[in-house]
Amino acid sequence: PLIVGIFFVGTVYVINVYVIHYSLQLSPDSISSRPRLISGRKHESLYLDKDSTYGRRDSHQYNDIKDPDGLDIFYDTFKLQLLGIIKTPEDQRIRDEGYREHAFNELISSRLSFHRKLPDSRHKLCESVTYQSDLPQASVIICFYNEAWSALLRTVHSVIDKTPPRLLYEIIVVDDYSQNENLHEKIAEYIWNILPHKIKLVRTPQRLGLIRARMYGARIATAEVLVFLDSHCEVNVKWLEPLLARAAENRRNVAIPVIDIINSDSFEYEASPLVKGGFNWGLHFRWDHLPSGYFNEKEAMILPIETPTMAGGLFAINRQYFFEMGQYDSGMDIWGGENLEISFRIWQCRGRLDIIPCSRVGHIFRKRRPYGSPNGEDTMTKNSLRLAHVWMDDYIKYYFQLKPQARNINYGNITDRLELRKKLNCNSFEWYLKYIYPEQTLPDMDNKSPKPLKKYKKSQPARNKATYINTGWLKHKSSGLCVQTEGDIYVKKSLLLLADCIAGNQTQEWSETNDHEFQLSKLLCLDVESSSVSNSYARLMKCHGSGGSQSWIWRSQNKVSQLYNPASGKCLVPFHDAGTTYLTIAICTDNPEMSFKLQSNDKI
Ligand code: LR7
Ligand code: MN
Repeated sequence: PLIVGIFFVGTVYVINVYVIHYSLQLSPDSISSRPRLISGRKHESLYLDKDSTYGRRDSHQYNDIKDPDGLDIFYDTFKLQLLGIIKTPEDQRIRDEGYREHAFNELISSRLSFHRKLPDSRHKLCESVTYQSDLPQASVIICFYNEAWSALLRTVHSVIDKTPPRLLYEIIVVDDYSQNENLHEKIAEYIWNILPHKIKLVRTPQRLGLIRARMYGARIATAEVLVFLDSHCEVNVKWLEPLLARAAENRRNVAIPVIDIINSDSFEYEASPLVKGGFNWGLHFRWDHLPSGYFNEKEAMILPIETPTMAGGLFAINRQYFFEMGQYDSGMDIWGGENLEISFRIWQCRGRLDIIPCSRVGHIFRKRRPYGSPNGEDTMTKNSLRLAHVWMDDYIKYYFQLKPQARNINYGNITDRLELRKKLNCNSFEWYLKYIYPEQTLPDMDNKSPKPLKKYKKSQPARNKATYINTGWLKHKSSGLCVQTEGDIYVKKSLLLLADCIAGNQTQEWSETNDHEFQLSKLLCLDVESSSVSNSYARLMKCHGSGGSQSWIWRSQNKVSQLYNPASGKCLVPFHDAGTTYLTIAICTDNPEMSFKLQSNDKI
């Protein structure tokens, strides 16, 4: 291998990296049966057989269980369950250690093919969409810190498997100074065995955090479009074409795939509904559902969905535009906040952000983040302060209202970013709320109900005109019990619990509205907003009419009919606590415990 030392002098810090870039130095017979590599100029595809199965043979020697039926098999629930069976103490160890270090079921992940077939989660109409033949090429950038080997390699392989070679200029894998034993060397060797001319592995000289690590990768990239991915993704059929097509229309278009769910326990792949990104005043990203009637026209299922924010990890952006508009805030540490920062910046500085329904990428959604920051700092708060001070003008007060402690936290120097905002001549936050996120509500400073941005809410239906679709018991299927409030029907914050169903009991009478609210006796709403970091118990709250933690959508997964809350991406589920069964939310599974129905009680 050719190890090239590249020294980058950054504006903020000096990075000394070595880039393992085995670019075209390979002797063709070092691995038998590999097609000869022919060099190409920048932005010109390197030669690759159309149906190349590069590295497939190699990859399987690293998996515990080889695919019995060859490559690309579909793992249904049952097959995945088989992969999760613990036969030896070693299996148990892998599983326990995996949960500890990665917060997902690594036993399954390590046994699952790197090339598994996924369900096509797109709308049928996507199949007939065609894309221009001269799409730009992409540099795919994947940063990781202590990632599980199997998850990282499956990410890389899925990109190779599902992307036409002519569109994939390179994959840049950025190891953010991982501490796992030999991970870097193992990956370097492995990559050498798959697509050495397309995959570049680089290692940061110290832990940079995901924000600076992405900038580090971007600096090495050379294709026209940058595509960022987390290190535990699986891309789906034709995932890249629609993103590139969107980016090619206008260099200020930033395109986001729909983020499907890879279940962290079972590794099942599940399609996500079409929603858009928002935020709450604690400056956390959230999902908002689209206005009712949005999909009346079928075409809406495939057209770009304008979104006020992005989740952060997965998007495509023109490379030059990315640099011109200030990449990321290099003063942000480790994790958090950069997603809202780049979203606000794109919109306020005249870019666009859209979710592209025909592009689908799965992401392992974990229940906790398995790593911290080097000295345990709360990087999310620091980063949020930076973005709020630079982009939010007076609206920062709403953040401070929710997080008064944040006033005393040091967020470093933001002069550069303020200058950037000036240089790019960007719009105010008020402009952003008015034109891009009019459905956002303002929290009430006196702790009453939240105020909608009334003067901007032209197209919003007036509150209090709720249309009730259904009324009855909210019945939990496996226990046969009903959801009721612990207190009186008009007592805010009362916890909800499961109890014997009683006909005519107001504490059990739920009404579903066309705004996806569940109101108890047409008064207060089923809500899961967590006040503490730990448990989000379902409780009654004043209906605020702005979705979020009060929005519930029915959906069914393997005959389990669930109540799904798009804002959290989770489903309603009972939670047993000292003899009482409360309700909370959890990652959706087809466990019958998640099955509910709204049952009219006058028929009984
Ligand atoms: O120090 C670090 N260095 C890294 O390189 C810490 C992390 N990382 C890597 C890490 O290995 C991973 O590949 O950075 C990537 C993102 O970290 P995650 O997977 O721990 O983040 P997340 O998926 O929990 O969080 C979401 O919000 C983050 C805010 O900073 C980032 O924007 C993530 O990219 C983002 N993930 C997504 O948008 C995927 C969909 C999630 C949703 C909704
Ligand atoms: Mn992630």
